[in-house]
Amino acid sequence: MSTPHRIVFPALYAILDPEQTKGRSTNDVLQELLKGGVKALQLRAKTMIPREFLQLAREARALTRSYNCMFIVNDRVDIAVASDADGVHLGQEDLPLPAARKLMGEKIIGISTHNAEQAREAEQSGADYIGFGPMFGTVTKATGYTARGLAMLREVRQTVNLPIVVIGGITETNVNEVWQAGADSAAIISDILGAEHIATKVRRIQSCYDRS
Ligand code: TZP
Ligand code: MG
Repeated sequence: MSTPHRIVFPALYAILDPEQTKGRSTNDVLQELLKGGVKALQLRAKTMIPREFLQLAREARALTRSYNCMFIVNDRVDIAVASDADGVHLGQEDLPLPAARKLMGEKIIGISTHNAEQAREAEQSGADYIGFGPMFGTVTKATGYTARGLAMLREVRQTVNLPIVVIGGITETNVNEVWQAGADSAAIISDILGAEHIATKVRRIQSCYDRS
């Protein structure tokens, strides 16, 4: 069974990837994100061995909890469960939703989608939210999809009731466009992790929301 209520997402969904911290320690970057006011954080560690990923996820869980921040693990249901994360984020090639649901119970499951059909399918299978993208061009991930654009985001917004977390090429400069087109939340990697002052960057992005 899927979670019965619609989860409320903060406007910003930060993604922490230890490979993209510009040589800074993952823990320092996490502290900066939380001090800046991040309230939804996904941990993404594509190449880390499972034992290290779990260790990092447990540390991130403890810290996010102390800041009352939602904590989501990318790709790995096992690590999400073992670290007591709030949820997991799965792509179209990760565990299918029914299998993930068996393991996750009532915890949050987010599914990456790239068109309205995948969005509808995720909703029907009981996802708690969808990721949608790549919105704009991104160099962070070779997704195999062209930039989806705001018109497609509006179409997806009309197709599903689920919260939509939009991803791909979102920056301080274009983030208002995705919120205005119906995104519940904007997922950002490089514009935040690449910033010299991460907490300041987070605050500036959030203040864009206040003004939109
Ligand atoms: N999925 C679709 S695009 C993307 C992921 C994980 C990367 C987004 O990163 P950035 O740096 O915010 O464009
Ligand atoms: Mg994945």
